[in-house]
Amino acid sequence: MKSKILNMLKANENKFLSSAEISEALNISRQAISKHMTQLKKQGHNIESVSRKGHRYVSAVEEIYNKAEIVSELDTDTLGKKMIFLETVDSTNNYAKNIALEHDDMTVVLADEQTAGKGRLGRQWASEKGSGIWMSIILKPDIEPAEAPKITQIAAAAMTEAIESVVGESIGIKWPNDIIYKKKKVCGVLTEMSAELGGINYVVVGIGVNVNQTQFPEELVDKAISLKMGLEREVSRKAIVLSFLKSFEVLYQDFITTNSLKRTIEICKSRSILLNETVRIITKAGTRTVKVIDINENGQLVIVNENGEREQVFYGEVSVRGLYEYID
Ligand code: BT5
Repeated sequence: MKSKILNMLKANENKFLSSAEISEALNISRQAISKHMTQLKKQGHNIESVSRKGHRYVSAVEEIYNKAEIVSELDTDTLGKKMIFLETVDSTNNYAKNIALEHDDMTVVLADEQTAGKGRLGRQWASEKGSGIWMSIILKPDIEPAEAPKITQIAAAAMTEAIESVVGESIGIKWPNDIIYKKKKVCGVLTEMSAELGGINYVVVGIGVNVNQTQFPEELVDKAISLKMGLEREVSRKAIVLSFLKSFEVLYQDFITTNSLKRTIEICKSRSILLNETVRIITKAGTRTVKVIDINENGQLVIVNENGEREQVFYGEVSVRGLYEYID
């Protein structure tokens, strides 16, 4: 029913439809309409409700994206309650690392623009102003440093859930840190850590999501996509951030309290675009072509190698590039 209401509103874009009109056309009570409207708005649809006029689907509204807007709708226990929102910054990961020691666990750093956003291995991350989610989370988990890369998978799983719930389409995960939409990269995760022999000082998990860009620099045109480019409509960054923070907190707390990645792996496996695929694994030692058969409970990729033997591939050791459209 929710999608029927949405379709009706979209078909009358920018025009008010009264509850009576919707109720009659779809044979649904006014109470139910109001419930569905609330849910649709939560999902990020730009619906405006005005008493005595009704509801309308508003196209391409300039959304307000700032700390007050986000914090006022936050639905988490701790994550994001401490939030730093920057108009512009070199990189939210660098910023978060610089302040991590003096700031609390679960502090979130968000920026409207990054001038030197970064990916893994010193790569650049295009972070245009006003159009994406450029976010880092400071975490201080009491876990072994070797476990920290699992947080990359938690972030990828949580962002996948968030994007899916807001845009209503399914999204793919390319192990370990890419989220793929329409065969192109829509989101990447970069986890950095400071640790000593005694344990972790802090982890900074950085997430970049292309939301409303309408174009990319020449070198990214074949591999990057924004949600807007795929959906042909503006998407609410705020709705995605809110939904992500909620999902991340649940999955992260689950990991910290049970020391198991079970829920995260379920999400990563069911969305994996590598499972059962033949992929190239590229390491300093060279390139190998192998078959991916599983993602195990530790978040490692399980492959069958050139000699038909099972192997586990660890985080950070390799990059995995599928033999399909997305090749870095
Ligand atoms: C990543 O690296 O995918 C991690 C990206 C993490 C970005 C976030 S934004 C907030 C936080 N602060 C930061 O400074 N970083 C994090 P990697 O797997 O190495 O992919 C990098 C490659 O993706 C580049 O070499 C390009 O080919 C491509 N790329 C660059 N910008 C992109 C974009 N906006 N969308 C899609 N692909 C992009």
